[in-house]
Amino acid sequence: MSSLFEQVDFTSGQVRSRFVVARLDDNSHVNRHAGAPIAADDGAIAAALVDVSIPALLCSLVHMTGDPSWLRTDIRPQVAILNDYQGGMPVEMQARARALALPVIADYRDSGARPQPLSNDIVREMMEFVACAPLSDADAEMFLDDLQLDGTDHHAWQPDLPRSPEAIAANDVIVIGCGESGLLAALRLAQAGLAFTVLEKSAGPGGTWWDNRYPGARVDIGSHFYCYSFEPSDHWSEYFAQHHELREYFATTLDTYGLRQRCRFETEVISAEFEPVSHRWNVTIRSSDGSVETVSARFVISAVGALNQPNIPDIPGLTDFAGPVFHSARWDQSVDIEAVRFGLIGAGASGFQIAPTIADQVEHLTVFQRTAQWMLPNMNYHRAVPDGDRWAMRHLPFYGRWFRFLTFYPGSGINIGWTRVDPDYHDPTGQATSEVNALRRQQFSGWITSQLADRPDLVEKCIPDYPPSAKRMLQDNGSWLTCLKKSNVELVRAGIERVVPQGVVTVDGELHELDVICLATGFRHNDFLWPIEFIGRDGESLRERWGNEPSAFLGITVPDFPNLFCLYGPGTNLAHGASLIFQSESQVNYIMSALHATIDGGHTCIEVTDSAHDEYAERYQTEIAQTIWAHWRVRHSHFKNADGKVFTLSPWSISDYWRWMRSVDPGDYVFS
Ligand code: N01
Repeated sequence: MSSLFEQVDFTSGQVRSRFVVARLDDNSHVNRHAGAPIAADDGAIAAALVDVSIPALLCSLVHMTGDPSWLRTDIRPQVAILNDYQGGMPVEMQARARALALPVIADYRDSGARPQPLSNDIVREMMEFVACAPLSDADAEMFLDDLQLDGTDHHAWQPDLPRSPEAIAANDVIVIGCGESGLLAALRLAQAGLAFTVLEKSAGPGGTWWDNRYPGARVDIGSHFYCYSFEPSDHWSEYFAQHHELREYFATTLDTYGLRQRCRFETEVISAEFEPVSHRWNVTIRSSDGSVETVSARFVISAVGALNQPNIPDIPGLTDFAGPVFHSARWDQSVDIEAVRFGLIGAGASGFQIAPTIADQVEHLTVFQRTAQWMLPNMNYHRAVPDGDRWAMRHLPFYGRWFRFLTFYPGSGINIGWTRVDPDYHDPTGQATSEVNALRRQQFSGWITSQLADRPDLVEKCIPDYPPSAKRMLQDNGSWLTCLKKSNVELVRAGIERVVPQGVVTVDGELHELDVICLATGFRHNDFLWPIEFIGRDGESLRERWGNEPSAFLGITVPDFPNLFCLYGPGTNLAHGASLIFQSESQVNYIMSALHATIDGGHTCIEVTDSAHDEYAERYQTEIAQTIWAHWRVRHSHFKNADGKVFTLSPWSISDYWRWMRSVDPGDYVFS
């Protein structure tokens, strides 16, 4: 057991600051995950149980009874597979679990609904029960932290010592962006009692989810995990929420924590320059009325995101098109697409969602897809959360936490080995990168061909010619190929030669006549922080420093650019696990630790050393170059820069990076 587990005290009844499983006999502490009172009668409970995840239910029964024997019978998850909420349990086994659970829940209700305290060993056993595998101490520590079974927000920062109003005013922070990461940074700064302002170019919070309103836009990480660990939502109407619900979630969180008045919306940051004498950043901003002003702050946290500046393709004649043209992230709601000839250029994550949603609305849909995409079968992708499951999230103790773990664990990138190209695996065609990858190719190709028995003409067009997972995997419940098979839908894989007023001409000389064009062509992922101009302490432009190869220590700090912290910076996007919200929680934790070290140390400046940065950057390139995302067979990918090198993705295991984010190592920085 790790020291973490050893240090937990379950007997005192005291809620300590971290990692303490709730003791509900301590009346001073109400655990928000313990569940609302149960008023349902036995019949209603039985009906609800039809909808629940059995692995999460069995864990909840352990909380209700304090009895770990629920984990030790033949009724158990068989396998932890992403988005399989039943852990591969046969239907008959699920039914037995429900029958056993009903009287226990009724008894729990009738006896006052008080969950039992659990030892660390039992919680560890529960995690391994759901994971169907032993966990390393390091991984267990991360998952336990995320579970927050003590009902507290583990990463709420409090100052160690009270700070004077002068110290607070002198150490103010500007956060650029109010998407999921900027909102989170604001929340942590508020909890720490620091002065800050959030500057956001859009008119409201949500970032990506503010921008992306195209038909069918939804998250492809399970919603019960794609939310803040400390602010779970049991209200998601679908397992993979749509954009409007996500927008609502972020707006509600902003208001719940009273942060709205700390935000300046419709305020765009144009540039920021570090003043080396005062150790402050001068930030030039433009308001919605066009007025420009300069504000200043000791620290700047960039939370501008990395996938929000539209990539407008350089297609000859694009501006000559006679009809409307818009990017997917700037969907033009004023354009009536009913019964038009619609051209969708690009079919990655966005196009993949747009096409099935609009196919029945338009007269004809032409999808121009340069590269076929791999997709992961997921039958829950468009599924509504049934009433019974929502009831369980609200009423059964810790059920929602275990459902979150069930969503997180199989997608946590624990076995990072699959992301590496096996140097001993020989496939000169580059179709696969290892034995495991070849097996995936077989499985995912099978998923595609199984749906195209009636349309063999589409098979060749739809099976990618590069290794699976080498680009971002898409979630699929069959709607993509169902769409492509419709009589009014055409998949065009021939390259685009030019756009003319009437439509798109492909390299085979064919003119595809269109009324509307949507560019679902992704974002300028490699242009981190673009278009903001950052000028460092020696007058150097960050853009010029980075050129085509952006890099930051741990993805967060850059030498010569003191007091600047990047969220979702270079090398921190995730293609192998977890979620960006999880990543942001880790990174904000690190940044808060850096701010505390600086302020409480009586300093005004924190700057990463060249040696820390350079050693990290070298290690980063060594690792990332071995990954599947850097594979030569991938010709087009927003993960790669123009030279085919990767500076966007994290090659690290989720738990390693999470651990590095626990706190700043002062040895990596110079304080002054
Ligand atoms: O962008 P993409 P996206 N000529 O870069 C094509 C997040 N996201 O907006 O594959 C012709 O994946 C390009 O072709 P190719 C998520 O992180 C999440 O779809 O490069 N075609 C491709 O087909 C995702 O990874 C969600 O050959 C051109 C498409 O345009 C990221 O955003 C939903 C072209 C771009 O695909 C980006 O996704 C949406 C050109 N010149 C987005 N240039 C969910 O959570 C590009 N293309 C579900």
